[in-house]
Amino acid sequence: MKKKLLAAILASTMVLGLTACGGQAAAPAAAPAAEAAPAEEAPAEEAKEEEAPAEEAPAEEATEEAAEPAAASGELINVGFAQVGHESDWRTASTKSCQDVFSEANGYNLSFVDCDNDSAAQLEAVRSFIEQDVDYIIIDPIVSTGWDTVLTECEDAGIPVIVIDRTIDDSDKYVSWVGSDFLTEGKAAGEWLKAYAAKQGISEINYLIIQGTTGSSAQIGRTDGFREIAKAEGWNELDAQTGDFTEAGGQEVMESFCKSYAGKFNVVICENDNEAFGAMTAMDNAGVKYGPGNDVILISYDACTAGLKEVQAGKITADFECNPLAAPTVEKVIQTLQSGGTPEAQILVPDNWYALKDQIVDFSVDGNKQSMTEVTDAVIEAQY
Ligand code: GZL
Repeated sequence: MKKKLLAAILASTMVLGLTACGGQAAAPAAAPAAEAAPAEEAPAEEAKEEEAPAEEAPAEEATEEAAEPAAASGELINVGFAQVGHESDWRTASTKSCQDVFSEANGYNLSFVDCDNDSAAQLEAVRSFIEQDVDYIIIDPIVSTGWDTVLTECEDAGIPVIVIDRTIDDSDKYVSWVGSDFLTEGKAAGEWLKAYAAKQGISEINYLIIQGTTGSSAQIGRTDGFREIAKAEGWNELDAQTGDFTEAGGQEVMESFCKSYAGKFNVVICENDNEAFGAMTAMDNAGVKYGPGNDVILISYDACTAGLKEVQAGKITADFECNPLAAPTVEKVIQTLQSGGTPEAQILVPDNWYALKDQIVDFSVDGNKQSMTEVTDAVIEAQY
């Protein structure tokens, strides 16, 4: 409780500016830090358990008092992590990254909950962390709304919240967000397709989208970003349905698309690699030829190791990465809080765009020239 209360007092001394991000940000505006109840207003049980902090201790004294990071004092820092689920290779990498970083050897006690893509279970997990009186809560939100009530409970409990990956769009009661710009990912896919189609002499684009989990910021950003380019180019969207970021979902939707739009589509966009794997199975079964030099251009997101192997195999034509390895950056946020510093309100992790040599083209996103990475054995070996 002591570490948490001190961290909360620290958090309340933080001044977080809103971080504009050139209009591209899928990331939220910064959140005021979790406000700590001033000592004199702290609930009775808090005052009772902790030696009462100086009545009117000015912020700087509280800051000095908390200068001792818990790990340095030998105590473990208690972190609760409410993870989306285990639906994809990307998620597996994200979970492993957090478990590797927030280990006991590194000075942490990690309470991990796999919420199995169930939003109610995720809210329950966060409330269990409050009951456990953890020092920090990390959330990768399954969907972007329905969060303000439980984040208010975290704030009232004086527990700083760090959001990773997907965004929370109906509350700003968290300290930092660490993740990728999904809108830019979608625009990059659209702008690449525009340049690639021009190079290939493809004049008509009739596309299908297999979307991610409905209402997740990753799905919203990728869909909106791609559609912005598609609309400007006059491309024809035949259909869009959710595959829930799973291989089974991707296969089921693509089977339906192959029946409904046989011979009518020349581009399929899958909003993650696992959906692309499922779509490939469905197209194979339906006799649809996809990949460079074939009838259908297959675009994917995530660029996990298995996805890049399918790029190398000439199946996925271009893969737009979403970096899952946020944990090292999240740890820096926690250590900054522990030592009385002010973490950035939003921290974008870098993404790369991948293709084979012949599918690499020059394009820009919002006037910013993009570079693409050629998929090679070494690139695949180094991927997450
Ligand atoms: C994106 C992440 C998405 C991945 C999927 O940041 O939330 O969820 O694209 C994962 O693979 O299921």
